[in-house]
Parts: sequence; structure tokens; C-alpha cells
Amino acid sequence: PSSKLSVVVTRRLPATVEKRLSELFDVKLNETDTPLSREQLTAALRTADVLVPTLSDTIDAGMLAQAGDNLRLIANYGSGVDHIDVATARQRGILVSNTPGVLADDTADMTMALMLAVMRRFREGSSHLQSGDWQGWSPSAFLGARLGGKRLGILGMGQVGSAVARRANAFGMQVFYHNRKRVHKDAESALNATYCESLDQMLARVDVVSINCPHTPSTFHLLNARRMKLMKPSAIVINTSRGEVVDENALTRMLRAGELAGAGLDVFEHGNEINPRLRDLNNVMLLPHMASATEEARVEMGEKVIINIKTFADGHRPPDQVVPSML
Ligand code: 8YV
Repeated sequence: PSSKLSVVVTRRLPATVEKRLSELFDVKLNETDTPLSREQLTAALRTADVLVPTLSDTIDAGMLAQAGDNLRLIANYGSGVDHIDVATARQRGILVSNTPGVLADDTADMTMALMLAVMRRFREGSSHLQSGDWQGWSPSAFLGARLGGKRLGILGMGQVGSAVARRANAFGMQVFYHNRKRVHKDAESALNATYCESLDQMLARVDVVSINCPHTPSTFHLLNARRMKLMKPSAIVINTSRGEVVDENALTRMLRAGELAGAGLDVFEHGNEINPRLRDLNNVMLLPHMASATEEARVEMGEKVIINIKTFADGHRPPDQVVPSML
């Protein structure tokens, strides 16, 4: 019966979620809310029936090799699963699930916020005011670029990309996208988005690039120096997906050289170690991975985790199972 499953949760989740989990399963929480060490995580994999990790937990092949026979499900709290070796888990008969959908709208909202922040120069305006230097309005001060009429190129038209497209339409932008597969023509026309078979061609024609694809071996450094050089010098890069999709050093160099106009980044190539040369720039808006950080999303992510575990406990496949072929 489901109440017997031993579930290890690696970070503190919303109280309502922890409560419900504890009613249903034999739950072990990490009371400290600092990420588990590799040793602690390996120990959890050895003892648990179900592990609920977050993106702070790297679960690689070496660790999965030490997992106990009990471990049958890794129910990730989050959508991206690039920190989990899904292929090895599958080989070992361990299912992996995630929490898609419930964070797409919040992430898309933040994508638009970053676009506006960079194009309308929030950072410069805000520091000017906060430093006490503001002398009053001037017709030529802090002129930015209008979002309406600009061309947006969405890299990855999944749930987040689609939510960005809907918002961009409302802002009067022209939407282009590149995806491994063209989306169904009905969806494409509902999103009012033009498919670009070639990423290079899309990059050359847009004013804003929004990264909305997952990080996989085939998307690592998809936005590399060569491709960023195809972009207009007036163009900006927005990334609310994973830092690894962009060559951060190349982006930093190009921003400093004026070969790109700005960047809005919620994620970084090396986690929380951010290149100081990027941090210093005025034409960037940097956020600490908070695009999905709403109270609502965190609760709904927890509800998805519960449904995935519960369905599995009842003898079925979790509704949000992730298999290697999806990645
Ligand atoms: C979550 C994210 O906060 O869902 C994702 O992929 O990047 C996040 O916004 C994170 O995954 C929690 O594990």
C-alpha cells in the first residue's frame, strides 16, 4: 500500500505539500534545507523507495550504481531533468518523473519582464535613481527600444516557449521559432509564430532571442560564438532555461565589445558562479534563477510530485514520466 513507501525529499517544500506527502507516505525531510552532499544523496538513494530531488541534486551514473534495489522512482520537483542521468536510471529500472506545465506561465512572465528590463534599461534607470543622481525628467534620458514591432526568435517551442509566444503576440512582437520538430500547424497558427527550419537564419533576422529549450547534450552551447555573431549587434539574448545552452564567456565578450546590445539571464552556465565581467555590465539584467519562483508554482509543482508518486504507488506509470527519447 502507498502509505508504506519510503520517500526522501531533498529540500524543504511548501508546508501544505510536505503535510500531504507525510499523510500519504513514510517521508524523510532534509530539515536543514541546504542541498545534500554527494554522500548524503547516495545514502538516500540506497534507502529510499522514492527520491524527490530538485535541480540542486546531481544524480549521475556512479550514484545510481549504488542505489538500493528499493529505489523505483525519482520524482523530480521541477521540469528540467538535466541533473539526472535519465538513461542510466531507465537501464536500472528506475522511473523518472518531472512537473511540467505548472511553471510555464510564470517562467514566460519572467521572460517578458527580462525583455522589458533590458530593452527599456531598468538597470541603468534604477541605479541612477538609487544613487541620488537623478535631476529630473529629460526628453533624451534613458531611451530604450520599443518591444512592439520587434522580431522575437524563440528557441524551443515547448510549454514555456508557447507561453512566451502568446505574451509576445499581445505585446505586438512578430514571433519566429526554431524547434527540433515543427509544431502542429493548428498550434502554430494559434501562436501566430513562423517556423524557421534553420536556427542560423532565425538568429540573423530577430531582435530578441529567447532560450526556452531544455539542456541536453544536443543543446549544450547551441548559442555559441559563431551563432551569436550571426545576430544583429542591436539584438538581445534572454535565457530562462539553462545556462549551459549559451556559451557564457562568448556572450560576455560580445556584450563588452558591443557586438550584442544586451542580455537578460535567469540562469548561468556555472550555476551560481557568475563571471564578474558579466555581472559588471550595465546592459544586462541578471536574476538568481527565479523565473518559476511564485508561491503558486511551488505548490502546484508539489501537487504534481504527489500525483506522480501516488499513481506509481497504485501500480501505474506516473503521468509525468520522463524517458530518454523525450530528451
Ligand atoms: C525549478 C527549473 O525551480 O523546473 C525547472 O526546470 O529550472 C526551476 O525553475 C527547479 O527545477 C526546482 O527543482
